[in-house]
Amino acid sequence: MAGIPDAVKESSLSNRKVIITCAVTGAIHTPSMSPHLPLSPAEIAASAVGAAESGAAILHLHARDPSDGRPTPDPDVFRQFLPVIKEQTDAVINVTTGGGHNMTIDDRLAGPLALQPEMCSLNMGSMNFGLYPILDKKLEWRHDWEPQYLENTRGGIFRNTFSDIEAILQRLGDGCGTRFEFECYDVGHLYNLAHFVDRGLAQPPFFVQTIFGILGGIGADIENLAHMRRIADRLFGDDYQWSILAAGRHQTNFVTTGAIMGGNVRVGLEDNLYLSKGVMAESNAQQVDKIRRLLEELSLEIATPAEVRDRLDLKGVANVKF
Ligand code: KMH
Ligand code: ZN
Repeated sequence: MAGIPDAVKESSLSNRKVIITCAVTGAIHTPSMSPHLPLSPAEIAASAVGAAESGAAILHLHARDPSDGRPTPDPDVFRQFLPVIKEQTDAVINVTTGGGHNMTIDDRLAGPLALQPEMCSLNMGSMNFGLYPILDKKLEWRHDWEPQYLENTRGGIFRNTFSDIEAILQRLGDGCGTRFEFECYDVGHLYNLAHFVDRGLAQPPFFVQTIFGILGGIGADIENLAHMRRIADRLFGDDYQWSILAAGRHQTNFVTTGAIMGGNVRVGLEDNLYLSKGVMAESNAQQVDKIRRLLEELSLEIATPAEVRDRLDLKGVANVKF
């Protein structure tokens, strides 16, 4: 286009591909909330593979107890589905270090340290994480543990102290070559990451997952999306890849707006059980298909796993322990 300087043409939308992460099951939703939430190792594997086939380049994974669907940190449960996913897709496998609300830090690190995936999540601050308002929906519970699990978040804390974060960076990052999805639920979490960068404990490129709409974190107001982006730009400059997720009904509008602003996107049943208003997602793939369609309508291309490995400087699938 004549008259438009190259720097402008190259800057924002046309020259980059969007990384789609799919968070397959998580530890927020419980079995009674959706019949489509993958719970068993076989269901998690199949749902993750479907999401990858639809275009997710990164699969963010939690494990659940095969007997009752409660979040579990047990490495042996992860071992029942990670190799299956690795065999059937080339997507980047990202294992949670956030775990679930019933776990200690040592529990949460057991799987990641044993399995040494290419990526793990790393939550950038301690916080309230309120799931108890879901109790107001008066669901019929399939398991007794479910309402108790939600109730416990009223007085519980999602612990991620400076010493916890430092230990994860050193033991998993330096020790295992794992790189991180830095989960930032509020502006202060961006500054916490910058603190570890200043101390030389985290190396670029940083994959910064900004999270909106968790009770205890920054709210799902679109002004906050612009603010998180502005502060991340100031703190990390060209050294980071920005990604966006938003809880529940905010998912599609936040990730689409974020992608237009230059970000990458995360979808999946961990973050939202619905496909559209009143319609439950029957699979993770449906959510990936939907965001892919929207992105392609906006002339945005989708990044492949190989491109993600290059952009995030990952160690490669040959160097994991599963
Ligand atoms: N389970 C929540 C406490 C992560 O995967 O690292 C938060 C969480 C984050 O799921
Ligand atoms: Zn998670």
